[in-house]
Amino acid sequence: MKNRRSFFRNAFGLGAGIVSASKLAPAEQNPARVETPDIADLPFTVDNGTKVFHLVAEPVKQQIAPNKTIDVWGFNGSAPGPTIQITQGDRVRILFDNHLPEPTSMHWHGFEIPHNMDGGPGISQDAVPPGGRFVYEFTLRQAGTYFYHSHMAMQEMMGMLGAFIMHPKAAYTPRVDKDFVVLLQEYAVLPNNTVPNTMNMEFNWLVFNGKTGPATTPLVVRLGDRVRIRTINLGMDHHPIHLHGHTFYTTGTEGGRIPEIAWIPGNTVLVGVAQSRDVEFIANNPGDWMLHCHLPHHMMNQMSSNVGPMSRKGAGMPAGVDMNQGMGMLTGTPGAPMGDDYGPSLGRGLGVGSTADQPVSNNPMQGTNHGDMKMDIAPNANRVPGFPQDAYMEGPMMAMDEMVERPQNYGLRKGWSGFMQGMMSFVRVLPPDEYDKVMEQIRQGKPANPMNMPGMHHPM
Ligand SMILES: [Cu+2]
Repeated sequence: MKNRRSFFRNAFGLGAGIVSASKLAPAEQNPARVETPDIADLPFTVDNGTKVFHLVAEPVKQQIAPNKTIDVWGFNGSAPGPTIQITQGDRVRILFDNHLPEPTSMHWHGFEIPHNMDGGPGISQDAVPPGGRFVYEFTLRQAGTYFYHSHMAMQEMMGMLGAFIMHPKAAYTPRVDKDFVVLLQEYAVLPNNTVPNTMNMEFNWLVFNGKTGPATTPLVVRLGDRVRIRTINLGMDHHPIHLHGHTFYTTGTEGGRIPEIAWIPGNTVLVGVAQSRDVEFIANNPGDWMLHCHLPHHMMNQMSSNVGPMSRKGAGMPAGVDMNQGMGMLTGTPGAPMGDDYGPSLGRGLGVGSTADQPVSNNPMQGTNHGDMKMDIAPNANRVPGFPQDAYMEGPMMAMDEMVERPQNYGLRKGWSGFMQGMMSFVRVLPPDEYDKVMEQIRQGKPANPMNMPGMHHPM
């Protein structure tokens, strides 16, 4: 069983020369480091003044929610891959190994580096074959929120993205107390499947740092902290990222720092595909404030098919016709699946959204008990056109507080998790005593619920 602490113990155990900071509370240990909730940092060694990283492209099993693990492609055990942090002016060498079953390469998005280091397969280099290695080496003069990704489109949609933070030589002013990275990705995973459909144009799993609400780890800050959140988007959609309770300023883009005179106030920042946006604010309003993409379909899980937990008593969610009607397999006359009666429709009519969707299993919805939390619907609900809308997508029966338990969730309102889905997390602005309680639990390495969150942190 791996938790974050044992992971880092292992990472540090690799020997002298590993100088990556601990993930436990990096912002506290060194203000010039960012924290990527749910994603590790990539450690490095130093060779003659050059920072040496080892990045491995490989298939990974990414647990995006309790009981939902998908097969994606990432780096060093996670998708997105580990966060790389360097300081402006650093010379870096990246040993890039391809453990995928097909060629790939590593593109350094927005880096002003020599052309032969750009990672464009067939353009600036031969793609790295399966089992192959390519060594990238360059000096970085830029500063800001950058990222790395495969430059092969379908591989990008399989998860191959990671943050590459270039800290400025002289810290930006005003300095921030907390600095977070949030990577935005989206997957289309059909029911009963674990592999994203990379050709799909609609997405049912929307993730922050490889987790979907409520499995995302909240950003915990102390009341009065100055906070920076760096969002990075690589997918098919733009995401308007919205923060409750605060006004922030957009202070950076994928091209680096914006001069202060041009900072724009807001509470929603549109993060376009292939862009990054930094926002900063003073966390002066105590509370557990939602941070989320505001596209309604990105605030849900499984939005493209009604295949979530059963919320109706009786026959459950509508799911097309049954095997008999859909495939003519077991009964009927003449009883031959490929006969005249059934042959033309073989395999059709199964599943949600099919031409043969049946209203019969769409039972009236009833108030549902879930533990001690009851879902309330009006007595005449089933006669109201349009019902149900959110009544089955959000609510007590979707709650899984215990399943996503972790120190950062300490003290949240009971049942909170029934209302957190998709690209959704919290900025928890805590008064000093509550903040210290959460930080103490993190320091003690209190793991996420080990029964329900296996494999959250992978060994590199
Ligand atoms: Cu979105």
